[in-house]
Amino acid sequence: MTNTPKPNEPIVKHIFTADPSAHVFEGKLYIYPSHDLDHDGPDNDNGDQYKMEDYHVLSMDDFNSPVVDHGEALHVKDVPWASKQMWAPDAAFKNDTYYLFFPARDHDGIFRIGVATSKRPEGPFKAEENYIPGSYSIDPAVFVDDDNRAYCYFGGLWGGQLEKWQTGTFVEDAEGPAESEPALGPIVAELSDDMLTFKSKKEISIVDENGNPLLAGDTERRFFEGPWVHKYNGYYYLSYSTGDTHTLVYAMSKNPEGPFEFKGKILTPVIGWTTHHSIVQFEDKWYLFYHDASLSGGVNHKRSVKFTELKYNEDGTIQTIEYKA
Ligand code: FUB
Repeated sequence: MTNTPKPNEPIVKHIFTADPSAHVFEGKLYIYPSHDLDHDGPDNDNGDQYKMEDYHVLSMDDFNSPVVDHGEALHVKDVPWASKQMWAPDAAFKNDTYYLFFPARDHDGIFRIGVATSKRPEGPFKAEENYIPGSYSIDPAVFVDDDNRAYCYFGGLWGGQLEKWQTGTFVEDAEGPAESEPALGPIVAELSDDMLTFKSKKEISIVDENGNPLLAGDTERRFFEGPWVHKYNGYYYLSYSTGDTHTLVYAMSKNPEGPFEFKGKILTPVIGWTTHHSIVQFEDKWYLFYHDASLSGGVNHKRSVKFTELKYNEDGTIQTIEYKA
């Protein structure tokens, strides 16, 4: 157990954590982060520096309570189909069961998305034998709508391999679209009632204010990785990282499968290459959970989860948060 967390400070310091997916379960805040590991290996565009092996679930009763680290919830050695790199996870509750969704490389080095289940939000989680059939790439985020339909959003460029799947099969040396072509969007898959398979799958279109798709060369706005979907006042908000321009941005839609219209920035660049977040309502306020590499002095793969309040304007747009280390 650690001290009461303060806004814009690491919520835990005894381990490095990243990619926080925050949810309110059983009236408490649960955070499902990646668990960053220290090492001296290479740091490259393939993401080899992110060598994570397990997940720890964190929780707090509220923002005035200490953060509890519930210990190891799932380890790669207990996932039959996975070989390495347990990247950004998410969790969902349905059917009286907690589902942990997570990406990892399979035994051929291809990123896939798996599911593990538990009767408790903090786990431990038991992994399914195989990854979700038809899944690929990284950064699953699961949104359960008011009508109980559940959607898994996923995808990430470069190390996340999304551009290698443009033909529907894995093409090792495939590159992304040319700068003047529409950018690749994240994938949305509606989940089956048991949450273990995909019912359908489609690429999301993100358009500008004139309805034109964002282009691959529009690196300040196009999707890179880390999709997250939340609902506010009847609108679906798709937020994500722009990757090599290091910004958290968002787009809005009346439909959970889009198209989404680009709206603006949520968080300006943090210390460290990656930026990754979630948005959650707790009691009557909204919060942004995010990470940076300030605690490690800027080491890209040694990150810390932080939070801050997120505010909306009257028209439903989100007020940009200026990052301060
Ligand atoms: O943590 C590993 C990867 O870094 C995540 O999957 C990406 O979103 C980025 O944060």
